Amino acid sequence: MIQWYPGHMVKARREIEQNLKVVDIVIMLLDARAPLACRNPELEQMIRQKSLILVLNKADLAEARSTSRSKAYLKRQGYWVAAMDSLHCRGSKEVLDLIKKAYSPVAAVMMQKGRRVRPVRVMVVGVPNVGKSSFINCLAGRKIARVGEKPGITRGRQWLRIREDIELMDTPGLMWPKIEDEKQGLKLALLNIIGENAYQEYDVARYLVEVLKQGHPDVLRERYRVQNVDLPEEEILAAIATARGLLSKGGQIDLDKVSRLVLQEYRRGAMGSISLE
Ligand SMILES: Nc1nc2c(ncn2[C@@H]2O[C@H](COP(=O)(O)OP(=O)(O)O)[C@@H](O)[C@H]2O)c(=O)[nH]1
Ligand SMILES: [Mg+2]
Repeated sequence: MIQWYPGHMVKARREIEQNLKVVDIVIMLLDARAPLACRNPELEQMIRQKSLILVLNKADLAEARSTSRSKAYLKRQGYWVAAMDSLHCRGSKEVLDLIKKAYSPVAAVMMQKGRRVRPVRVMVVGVPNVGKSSFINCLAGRKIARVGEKPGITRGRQWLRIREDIELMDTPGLMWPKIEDEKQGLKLALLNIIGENAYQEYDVARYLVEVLKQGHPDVLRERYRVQNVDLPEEEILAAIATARGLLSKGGQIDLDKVSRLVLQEYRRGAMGSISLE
């Protein structure tokens, strides 16, 4: 069973709690390839009293049909939902529209009381690697958060005025998923959300091959030259290793190398758009 928590979980939780007090809207990023696996009901409880917008990020790496289905499902649950590709900043308009919509009841109250409507304050949260920094940069239209940076050190909280009417908290809130079962752990490992110390790459690679066998056998046939896609996962990995010449010193098939290869190729989208939910 895959177990994983960030080392500074307690601190991260306290930080989100503190920051929540001063924001109007929380934007929670989920990986569009497996949005449900990225969630954590306990952490979402903390956010309950705020307006929550769910953004299915990395939509460019997900299957459009699956993303639409996930969006519809989450909308039925009463959330504001948008999809986004933060690598190319596609979809930010939809997100900006949702921010406006979610804030309008609060703004209306301010106006009724004859107060000036202040800019809406937004905080971004999500699991590691889901694209929080990239997303913040897209929304801001400039580089303010460092992409690929490991979370941990907190600088002072700062508000960034990204539009006339929107302020964004510069440090995103780190969340961690609630891992309920083996399958969910494998998805999170495949999406590079949980640290690599928590799993065996070979296990995750076998899961990936299973996904490919079920929904994308052509990737196995065409990209990896696997002739019989009905073979067990282990044998398919061995066939890929042979085809790619991934052998260890003694001439044996190198299962570590082939596992790492397929995981990397999935993660950077080289196999095409492949959703896990
Ligand atoms: N393809 C794709 N890659 C993304 C997207 N958003 C972020 N990434 C990549 O995912 C990795 C982690 O992004 P980062 O913004 O640092 O995530 P954070 O840990 O949540 O802040 C980086 O390599 C980004 O380039 C996206 O929408 N599509
Ligand atoms: Mg980051």
